[in-house]
Amino acid sequence: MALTLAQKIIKNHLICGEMIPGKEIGLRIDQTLTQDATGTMAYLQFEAMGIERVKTELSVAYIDHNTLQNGFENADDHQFIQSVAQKRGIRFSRPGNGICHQVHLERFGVPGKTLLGSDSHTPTGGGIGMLAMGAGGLDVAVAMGGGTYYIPMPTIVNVELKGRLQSWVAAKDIILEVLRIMSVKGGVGKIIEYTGEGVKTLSVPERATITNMGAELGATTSIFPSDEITYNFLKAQGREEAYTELSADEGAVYDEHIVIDLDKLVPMAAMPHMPDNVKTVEEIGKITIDQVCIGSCTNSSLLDMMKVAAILKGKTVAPNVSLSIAPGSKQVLTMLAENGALADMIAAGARILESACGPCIGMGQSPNSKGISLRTFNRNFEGRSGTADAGVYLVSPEVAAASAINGYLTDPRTLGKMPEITMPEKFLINDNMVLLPDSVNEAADRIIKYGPNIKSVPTGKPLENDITAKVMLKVEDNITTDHIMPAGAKILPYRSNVPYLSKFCFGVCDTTFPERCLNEGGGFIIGGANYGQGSSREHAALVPLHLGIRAVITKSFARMHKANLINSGIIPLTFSCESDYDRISADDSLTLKNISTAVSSSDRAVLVNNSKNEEYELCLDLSERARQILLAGGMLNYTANN
Ligand code: MIC
Ligand code: SF4
Repeated sequence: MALTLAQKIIKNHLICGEMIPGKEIGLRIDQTLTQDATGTMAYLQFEAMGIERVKTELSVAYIDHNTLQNGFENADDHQFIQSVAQKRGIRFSRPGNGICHQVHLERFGVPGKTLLGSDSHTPTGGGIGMLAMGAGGLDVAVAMGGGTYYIPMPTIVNVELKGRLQSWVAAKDIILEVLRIMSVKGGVGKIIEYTGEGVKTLSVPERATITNMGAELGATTSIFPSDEITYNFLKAQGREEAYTELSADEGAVYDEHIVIDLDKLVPMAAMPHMPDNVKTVEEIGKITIDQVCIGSCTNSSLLDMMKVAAILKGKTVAPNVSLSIAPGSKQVLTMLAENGALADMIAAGARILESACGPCIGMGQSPNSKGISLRTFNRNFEGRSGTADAGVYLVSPEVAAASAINGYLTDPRTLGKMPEITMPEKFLINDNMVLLPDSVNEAADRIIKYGPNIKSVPTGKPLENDITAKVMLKVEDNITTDHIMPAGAKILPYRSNVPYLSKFCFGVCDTTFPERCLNEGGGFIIGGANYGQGSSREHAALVPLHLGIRAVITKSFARMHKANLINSGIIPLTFSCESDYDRISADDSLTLKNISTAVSSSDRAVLVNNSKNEEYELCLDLSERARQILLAGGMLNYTANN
């Protein structure tokens, strides 16, 4: 049977299950990556498993998120991760070396391999034909130990690209168009596979921008074929031996088909506060802006930076605008320094930041009150920038740079001729900021360094038969993990201290939530559709677990968050009849009747609303393995029992 590219890679890595959409499959993972904000927890869990050395082909630990060292906490986490990495056979990408996804694409990604990362933008690797997926830290820890990674077999969406982009229209505009068409929940349970003659017109960094931001569709991953453009990129990185040609079989059948005519696209922006709230720059008009931030794992490649430098050259940033630029990796930053483009950026008034996530995760550069910020990033969720009432617009580097000069949202097509930027034939290669692990002999003496802010991982308890508790919070559709467990400079340093972190849980929606949970001993959360979209952070499950949340009942879940809830021992349930959502109020007393029996063997459960004298039917969409994990009270208990 003719297979799509994603299906071929899945077939090559299938350990168990059948490739039937929706059914659970188990995959062998070749490579893993972690970043520091999720990594500390992932390595604590890895250590709890008692495995001496990682069993993957390659595992890399990156430090890129918590690089503001406003206190000892982040630096302690870096040392902890470094000591585990060196002892356990993991490469360690030191702070300053760059954003995990950018560096991994440049230096480590291999077409046709599977990559599991404790970060939702791991699909960036799909830009060179990897099957690259984001997951919670615990799933990545299991994969590092050689364990299988389980997902529901996705359906495959074909996005066929026709024609070629016009001047000043960018890869960012392609993914914004896909988001406009499919929405932030349109990709759940799906892999997006790009084909068509337009693919040949896109460089690897452009493809990676598209697969990166496929995370915002809720998709399992996105993937491009591996072709001569991939070969040239790998060769320029001195890694041509990693190349294999890969594409879908002739006659492969897709579950959905979307055609995008690249010739017809124009510069676009995602307006506050969702990545799918997309309009053309022309439609939005010349709004005055306060800030422009260029960088993040979506748009920080050398190609992007060179375009920005060319637009800024000889100009000055408008007086009303603060412009910050964070090149994605040490390779990018060094090349910009050597070819003079960095000097053009500095001369124009750009504030150069280190090669890290920075403002994208609220690590500094929060906008002014009610500020309008244009960002080349992938997420503009409410409050994520660190300023609750700021309005963040997601745009291409071209729109960002042009607007920084003019002081208002600018369609770059008004700038005249577009500068010609080509990919270099050779990138500057210097991996001196990636530490190799200890040899097995050296590792024996290496001591793992635990800072005082590193607290133990919370664990669940085996499931009882009836759970009676109150609704602690009722929220609407599209609640993100940034609502559940916000990040930013004030909170991120506590990612390895769940009790402290819990004070900020759901702070964007209701600041009284943590205290009420502690007073009541926890309870239930009621959510709308696509609950838990966004990041892979398992803290959005571990913290509610610490606060006593037993079950989350919604209209539907995002994939990674549902897996993280199960791993934490919190039951994810959905309404059989969506309108029952409206019948439940915050504070109602609910009972999940015979829930352990239901979890062990049924796809339905009964919810009694004691306050309203009503009963609702709920769905339990769980694999056999997920059922056992929930009965045991989470993955750590389950692994210990087995
Ligand atoms: C994000 O973009 O939200 C993050 C920070 O990279 C997260 C991971 C995290 O919360 O640490 C992600 O996307 O998974
Ligand atoms: Fe870092 Fe932002 Fe990319 Fe997340 S989305 S990995 S915070 S740059």
